[in-house]
Amino acid sequence: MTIDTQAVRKAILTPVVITSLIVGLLVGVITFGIVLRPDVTSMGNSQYNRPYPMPHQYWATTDEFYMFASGGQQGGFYVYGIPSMKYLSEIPIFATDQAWGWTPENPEVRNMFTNPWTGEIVERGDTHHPSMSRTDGVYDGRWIFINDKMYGRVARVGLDTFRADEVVWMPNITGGVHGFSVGPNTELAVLNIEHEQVPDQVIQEHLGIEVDRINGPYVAGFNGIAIDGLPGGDGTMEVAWQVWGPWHHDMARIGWGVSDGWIINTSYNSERALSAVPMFGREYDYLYFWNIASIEKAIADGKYVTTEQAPDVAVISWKDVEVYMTKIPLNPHGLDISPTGKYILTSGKATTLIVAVDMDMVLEAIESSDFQGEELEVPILTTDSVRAASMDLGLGPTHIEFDNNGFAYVGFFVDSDAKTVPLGGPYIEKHGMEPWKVVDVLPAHYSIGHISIPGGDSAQPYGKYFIAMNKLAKDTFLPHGPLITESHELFSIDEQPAVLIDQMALGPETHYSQGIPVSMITPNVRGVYTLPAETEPPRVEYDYENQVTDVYMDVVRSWFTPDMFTVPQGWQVNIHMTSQEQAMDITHGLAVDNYNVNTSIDPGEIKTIEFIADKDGVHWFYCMWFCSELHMEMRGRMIVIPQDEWNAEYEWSPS
Ligand code: RUQ
Ligand code: CUA
Ligand code: CA
Repeated sequence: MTIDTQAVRKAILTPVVITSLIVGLLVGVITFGIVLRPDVTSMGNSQYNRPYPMPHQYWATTDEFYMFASGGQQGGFYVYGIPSMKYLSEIPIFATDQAWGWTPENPEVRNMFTNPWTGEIVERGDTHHPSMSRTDGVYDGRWIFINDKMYGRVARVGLDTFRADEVVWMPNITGGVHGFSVGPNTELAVLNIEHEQVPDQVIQEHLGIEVDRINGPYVAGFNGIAIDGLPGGDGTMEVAWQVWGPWHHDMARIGWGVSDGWIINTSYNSERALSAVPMFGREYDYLYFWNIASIEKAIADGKYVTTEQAPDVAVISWKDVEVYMTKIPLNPHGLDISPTGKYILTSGKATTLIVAVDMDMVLEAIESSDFQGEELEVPILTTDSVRAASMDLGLGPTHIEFDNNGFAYVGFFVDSDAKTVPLGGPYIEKHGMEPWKVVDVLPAHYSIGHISIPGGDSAQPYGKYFIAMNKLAKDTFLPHGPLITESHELFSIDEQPAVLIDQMALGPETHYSQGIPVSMITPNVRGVYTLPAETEPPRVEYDYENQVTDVYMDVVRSWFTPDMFTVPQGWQVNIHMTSQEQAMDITHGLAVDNYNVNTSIDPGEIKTIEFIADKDGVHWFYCMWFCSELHMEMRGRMIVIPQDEWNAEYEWSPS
């Protein structure tokens, strides 16, 4: 049967109906001040206006990049789309986040939280520097890695599941790591020790530095993490070595292109001071160049020690590797490498200076031993022989990022802006401008920490957009208490001057973030986990010897099977859940009243949760995701029976 819509419409729109509509509208205008604005349609006039409701797969026509923003004290990632600036997800890693199903009652999560040496479960973290997996220096969309500053950890997140798969802990240190970066072929990552240490005696002896625990001077260095990340690898990480020396290091990069084969890092505390003011004691600090092959050679030559804590991690002295340094403006922070690997831009936080060190010049200076002395046995490359430019750009320089047209962007915390500077040398061909002079200023609201251009720390920046990650939102958004959200601002850098096109509030607190094209992520993103042909039949098993109850539970709209189980008080309960869902977006959960258990289970996921049934009584468990119309009924009972009342008749049976 077909419906004659014309006829239906005619029948409805009788004169009576039309008259009453007009009268109603007039009453509305007079009574409620409704204003008719025929010039405003849902499409708007601007290219940035959007239709609502959003059509199916609207993102395909709007978003060009995924943005993975480090969460800082949130402990993982925030994810949003560019240019829509729409929040999509969080990826919890180092901190519990039950909203995203990341709780330690799941043993896989608990393992990532567990200190491998002390067994302590740590549910706090501070994520700083994401680093995308790369092939030939270009993002390849497989994983994103990130460090936890607080505990000295690195995590790998699968870009197919948006979940952390592995966490490694750095040995021999008490945390306080900072700069982190993955190499051009995801074969190595470097993680700097920022907070100076009083290490194991074995390390002190190997370095020939005796450290006084009160007066120092302390020592530090950086970690090398081997990654199984060449094509076909599974991304597994292993701490391979540590280079220790007199200095701490702040930001870190593994070079590519012209700087291939070098680890480049900074120190803002070349003074080796133990408190803030003396860390500004000199008018310069250092940029360091560590030859990676020389680190490997030191290991091959047996020039290392190991500690009891980490018998497999080679501890190498700075004296046994090839390292050079050069003076840079005092207390640097940003350290970023241009797309060909040629220029290393760095800035002094307490100055207005940004310097561009030219890696070709560095290699020449090394070749010709063009040094201006040494400190603690490390040759100092002659400043003028390695510097392509020294720019006086503004107050409070933070980080630097690059686009695909030969421009560098420098963020300023104090000036609250970013300045665009054309690079010199081979980049002049791209932009045809006089290099190293400011050509554009991007105002920010307020106080830029990191900045990000998709691909902007790789051999192939995608350009087009620039994000300012502002440390202060001040009065941009609705007041919401003394603790104020962060602010991310989106600029179009397709043209100069850049245009501010959106501002977004995002939870605390982003450090570095990386954007990657949508087309590199979406084809691989999983909507559901594929269920195996056979899954565990629902049942409950009692292990009297080990005092463990294993509950095999099917989860599907809108019930748990079994929806009741018994357990003797004090026993461990392992609930092995299988989500029988294969429909996208149907996540269930399991929260147990009064039991500090709250987790989620994605469609097709097989997940175990473990806890001790230490409180007797009837405890309802329930699904806390609104998964179907019968979601409220999706609940069941855990009946915990005091051990002296327990007998085998209480055992669950399938009837
Ligand atoms: S880094 S802005 Cu600059 Cu860890 Cu935070
Ligand atoms: Cu399952 Cu609500
Ligand atoms: Ca200093």
